Amino acid sequence: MPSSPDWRTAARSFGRLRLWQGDITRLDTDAIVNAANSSLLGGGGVDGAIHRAGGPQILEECRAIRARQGSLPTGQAVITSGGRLPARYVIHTVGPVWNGGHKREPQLLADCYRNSLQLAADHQLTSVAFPGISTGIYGYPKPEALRIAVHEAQAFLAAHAAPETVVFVVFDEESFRLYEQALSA
Ligand code: AR6
Repeated sequence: MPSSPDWRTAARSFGRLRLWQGDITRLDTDAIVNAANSSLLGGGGVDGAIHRAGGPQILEECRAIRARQGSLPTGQAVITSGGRLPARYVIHTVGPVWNGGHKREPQLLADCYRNSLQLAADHQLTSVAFPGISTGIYGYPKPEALRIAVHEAQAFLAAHAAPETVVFVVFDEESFRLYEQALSA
């Protein structure tokens, strides 16, 4: 599938934040973020799409990380190359499974965004794209999840020069509108 450089022009801009609708595996940002699980061995949703499009190199690197440090705790993030993806890197983070909201889900989801952005900053990446972590199979209600995403990204960018740009990637119209509201607030 061809890469999609049009996020630079087609995305809606909110300062250093962008909102783009489409398939994250097509983006040629420096890094895309994967909504992984603790095994790091792949799964469904965006995780499956990233491994399918990126090829076996990403899984090999995930296995090597797993061999070194075991499974990845919820809220933490690790980085691999992008394999055959247009993006140079994939940052894998594990979102919380929604359990009613009283099992530290908001803090853990915020950790995902902060730790992923810290990895991007450590690697001096210019642009990083996020899907809605936990908002699919893991069942986190989208309005709350997207508010946390926007809040954490704004706070991080206010304190750091890198990454320069954060792209929020949405699949559906409903998420687009929810992000628009959160970004315009
Ligand atoms: N591009 C952009 N967004 C996407 C794409 C894509 N190609 N595919 C899905 N989404 P999910 P989670 C959106 O379920 O809830 C996996 O099995 C989707 O609409 O991928 O964090 C992992 O291995 C939703 O808004 O991730 C874990 O076991 C968002 O991405 C588990 O799912 C996240 O949906 C993680 O669940």
